[in-house]
Amino acid sequence: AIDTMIPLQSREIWNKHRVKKFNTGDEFQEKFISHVEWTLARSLYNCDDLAAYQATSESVRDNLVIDWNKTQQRQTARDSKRVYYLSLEFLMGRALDNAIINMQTDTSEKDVGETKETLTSGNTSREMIKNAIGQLGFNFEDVLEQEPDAALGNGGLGRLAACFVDSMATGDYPAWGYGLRYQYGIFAQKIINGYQVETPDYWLNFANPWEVERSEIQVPINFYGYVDRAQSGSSTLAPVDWIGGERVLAVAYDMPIPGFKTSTVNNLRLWSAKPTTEFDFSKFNSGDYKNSVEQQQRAESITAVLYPNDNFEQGKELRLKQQYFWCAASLHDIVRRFKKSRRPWSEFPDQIAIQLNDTHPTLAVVELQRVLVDLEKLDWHEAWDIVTKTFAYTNHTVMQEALEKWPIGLFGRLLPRHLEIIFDINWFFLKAVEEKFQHDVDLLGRVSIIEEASPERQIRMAFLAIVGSHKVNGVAELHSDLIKTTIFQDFVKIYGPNKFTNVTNGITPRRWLKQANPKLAQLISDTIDDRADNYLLDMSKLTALAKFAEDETFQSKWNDVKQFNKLRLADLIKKLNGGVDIIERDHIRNTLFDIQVKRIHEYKRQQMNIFGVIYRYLSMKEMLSSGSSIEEVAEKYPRKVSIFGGKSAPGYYMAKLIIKLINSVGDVINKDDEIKDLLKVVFIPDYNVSKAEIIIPASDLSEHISTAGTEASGTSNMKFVMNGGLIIGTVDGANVEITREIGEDNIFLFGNLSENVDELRFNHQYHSTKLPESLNKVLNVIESGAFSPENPSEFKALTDSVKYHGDYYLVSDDFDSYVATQELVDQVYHKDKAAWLKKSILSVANVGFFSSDRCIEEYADTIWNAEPVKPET
Ligand code: IMP
Ligand code: B1N
Repeated sequence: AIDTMIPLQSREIWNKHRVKKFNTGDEFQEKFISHVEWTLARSLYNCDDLAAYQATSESVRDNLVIDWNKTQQRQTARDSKRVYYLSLEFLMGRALDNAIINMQTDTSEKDVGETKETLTSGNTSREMIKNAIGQLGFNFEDVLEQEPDAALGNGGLGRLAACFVDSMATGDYPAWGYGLRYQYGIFAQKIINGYQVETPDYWLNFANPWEVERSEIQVPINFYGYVDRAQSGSSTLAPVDWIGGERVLAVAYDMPIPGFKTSTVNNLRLWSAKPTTEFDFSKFNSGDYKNSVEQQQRAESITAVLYPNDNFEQGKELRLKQQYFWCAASLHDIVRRFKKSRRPWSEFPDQIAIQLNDTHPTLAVVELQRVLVDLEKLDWHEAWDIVTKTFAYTNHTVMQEALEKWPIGLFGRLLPRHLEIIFDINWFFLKAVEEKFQHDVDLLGRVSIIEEASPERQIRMAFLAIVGSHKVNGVAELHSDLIKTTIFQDFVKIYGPNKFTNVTNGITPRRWLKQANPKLAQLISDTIDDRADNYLLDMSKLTALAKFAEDETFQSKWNDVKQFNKLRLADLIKKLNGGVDIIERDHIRNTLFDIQVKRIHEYKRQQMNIFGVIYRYLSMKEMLSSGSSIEEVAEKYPRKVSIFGGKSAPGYYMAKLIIKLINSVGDVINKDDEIKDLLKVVFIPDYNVSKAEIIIPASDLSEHISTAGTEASGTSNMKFVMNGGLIIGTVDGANVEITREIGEDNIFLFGNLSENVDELRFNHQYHSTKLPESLNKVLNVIESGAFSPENPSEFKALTDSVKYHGDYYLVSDDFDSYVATQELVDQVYHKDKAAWLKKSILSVANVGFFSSDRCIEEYADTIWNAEPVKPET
């Protein structure tokens, strides 16, 4: 149908000159050189690593673009149901290595026996390009290092969205991501004198080969203004006009998202704000020209910066502006595409599924209702039926301070028509609840989308998201159960339990195994005889590793891979430490690498980790001063390095204090010659996706020790396990299912359970906190100024929080079992390495469930009702 619209002659010429992909190292080199000369206007004589990175990216991109165009045409022609994933954050990291890995295709019959490296000769796309670049005089890793991270996210929520687009493309789903193109991603973290200092992340400094500006796609977006009821008269629910007071343009930037071993390349569309070219002459008299230009420049501020909060909502007007700008532009695009199919509106939910990544895009629900009622003139109820069948909502947190609420004053000024629509949605919702539950007088107030708060009423975005969706899911079993019994319990009563479901998070094994840990990937594919890396698509193939779990030669190869990765991390740490080693290199093989890298948050309890380190240090010192030899100390407290990394929100005082404490403790311990390098503390500055790819494969042990019931899922726990690291963790989030999958012998669990948290907190409130002797000792030493001699009270807020302020995160309740479990870890690691390696191998063998491919399949089957659109073979 598409072809017949183009005249034969044009098609023939087009076909004669059709662009071709490179398929061999030689063809890659030809492309590379033409990009250096033509695209970059450089030459052999001034082609540095940056130019090599750019030319490589342009060449790889050319291949992707061909498949990208074909994919979009195919998805349009098949006209099957599309999925849109709306997320304010996409924490993509680097694109080049990932694109190269995903370019790998299956070994086809005709390639068997061929020795020449081509893209179709199985496990070699990465090797082929690496060699080709090497011949051109560049080191592959150095070239990859040139790429800045696309850091358009804070942490787990944003990285999850990135793993999801990878899996949606890999599964051939016709699925787009929609987000914002922030000019500044998450800030870069510097550590100065032990304190976090934020510096801007201007990631678009050099041309970005991974985006295509669609300058022809510009959507006008309105803010402020007023509602004109002239066309509707006095009747409510009738269409009305919203006369906007400020207008900006949303410009589309597209990023290709290649699937692994498929020619499907999906799209990630990010919106950027720019001023309109129209000029409001009436508003500005001739003397106010400067002011009017400034007003125009304000437009760009909408997509200037990512809000750097994780699990926290500040309620700032600019944030709401970002949300509406993004939702309105995305919906406009989705509706425009739907209208091209000329189907009746009633088929909208059959053609389109929209997933809300947390409540941040909930305005899309309201905007679609507005488009259908005010612009397309559908009846209110008909429109609402379409809306609720289209949307589904994923909840990622139960933390009160992260639940979005907007004061109606601020909201109504920015979006007057949307506020009216929310009131109407709420009115119909409450009316239905009232009819069904006539005797429950408190219920209406509890579930109302509008909270009667002082000083001002607020819109509860989570409730709006539930009412506007057909499914609500949590991100791990424990979390999905918790939301049903706590924050959303009334809604389970109203809608029944089937509206609420679980989809346990996952991660993409392409980035988090193949790309981050090429040595382990190689060992796996050799061992299970899968040279074409099919296990990266079907992770159940990893169970074949289990039979080698006790095989001595295999264990030793496994250990060598870990050793390689630990050295690689030690190199990074040395580089970040001004070329000075912190970790004793000769002893790395028997030094336990204990890692906690994630956003710094009281609920994640980095403070408990560093308290534990202090306790260990004090115990070592005590042994020495009571006459024990260093050998005896080493027997009880063998070699260990505690590695931390993570950013604090710039305004989060307690989190920043935790960072300072870690660094101050490190300063004391790392300098103490008496303990002979048995214990080291390292804080890695500026933790981000590309650093995670180095850090995670190097862990022996990683810490996932949140207060039970607070971490919705966690996803780095899955990444560590996939790389052969063991976990010390609480019974929280996805730790529970990790335990079920890999076996409880292979994880170190400790601490109170979530069902006891309320009671424990209650006890702290009404009786002053009883500290265990161990923790008391640690807090006293901190208070004595041992880590801050120039300012002994520096860490008072941290120690007081446990002692006097109710210990909300239950550090005192879990401390002793944490310390005891750490000592158990030491014993297994140092006394029974074979048992340790067995645990590590069995963990990887059974980690398959946590592939985001499984997760996306569950969304597609149980929430989206969407099918893959397979490329023709
Ligand atoms: P959109 O759906 O209009 O945003 O277009 C997205 C992409 O789909 C375009 O860049 C085209 O590559 C492809 N596409 C959209 N409509 C058609 C069509 O009618 N024929 C072929 N390709 C199309
Ligand atoms: O989402 C991740 C989970 O694995 C984590 O457990 C969870 O903490 C994380 C407001 C959030 N929940 N909520 C946020 C981020 C930014 C923001 O402005 C909330 N992040 C999570 C993936 O499911």
